[in-house]
Amino acid sequence: MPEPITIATWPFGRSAVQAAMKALAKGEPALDAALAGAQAVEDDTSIRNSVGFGSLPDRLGRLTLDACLMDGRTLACGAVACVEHIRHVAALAKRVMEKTPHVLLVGEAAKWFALQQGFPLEVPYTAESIKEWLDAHPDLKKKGEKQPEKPIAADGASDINVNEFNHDTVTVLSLDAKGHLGGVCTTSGLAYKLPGRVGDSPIIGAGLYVDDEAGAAGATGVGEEIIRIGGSLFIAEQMRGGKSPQEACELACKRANAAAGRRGVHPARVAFLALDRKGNVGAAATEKTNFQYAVGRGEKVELLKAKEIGPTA
Ligand code: SD4
Repeated sequence: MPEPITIATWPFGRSAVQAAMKALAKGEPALDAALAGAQAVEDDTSIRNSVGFGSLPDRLGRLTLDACLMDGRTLACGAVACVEHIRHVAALAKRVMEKTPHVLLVGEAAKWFALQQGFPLEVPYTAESIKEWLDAHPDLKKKGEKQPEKPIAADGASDINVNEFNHDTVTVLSLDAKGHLGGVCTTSGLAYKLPGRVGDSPIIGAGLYVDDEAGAAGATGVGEEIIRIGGSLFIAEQMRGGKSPQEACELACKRANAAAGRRGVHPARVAFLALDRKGNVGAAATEKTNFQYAVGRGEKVELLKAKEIGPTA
């Protein structure tokens, strides 16, 4: 039987890994362990530019959250997108998986489903997140002096920057003692996104894909670029075809760079991580992301920097 392992995106992924490893040590299945890890980050409002409550809102100042999860044993999955006022959206995605015949619920309807399921409505803003939003929108501070908003480019992503200072997605992948894989992705999405915008994170196959027969993969970065190439499913299919998690993540970065390059965008600003059933780990990112990820085996948790893949690789 393999040694349990958990990997998670970005430095705040360390607390996800710690919580998930505790759950795995108690014999919990990979999916529940990954959910415990994701929830530990959702609950931490102290980290600037982190996941969930207290993080950066959309252009109207509203914080809307996206999440999904997938069980590698059964391919069961659930997701929610654009949900306001609900803190534990990864747990809500699990209810969608368990209690409905559907995979994805969105917006107000997802919030109503949450209320029916007993989730409390909460205020997701902190004093810091409101101040930061006002600082980014100086026109709202100076009465009568309206400044034009920077337009979002028609290609969807060329003015969006994701790097070590601007990220808000935790993707957690776990392997349990029985050799099953589970994964969870939870996010507040890109800072100052257009209202209603949904990225890759709650899209099964884009932000996350988990199949015991192939491997587990997850993403972070500019969601539009990740959706465009079906990033996580692409990686899982590469692993199914015999590539290592590392090779598969590097291939996904190359594909993302090539796809972005066809629209004149360099680099794609995406990052991927992957885990197979033997406990092999992979991670790669496009240039200028400075993508770091946490890896937990036993009681040891390490923060590693992913290999960066340039447009010409
Ligand atoms: C999104 N992929 O909404 C997310 C953003 C992200 O670190 O990963 N930020 O597009």
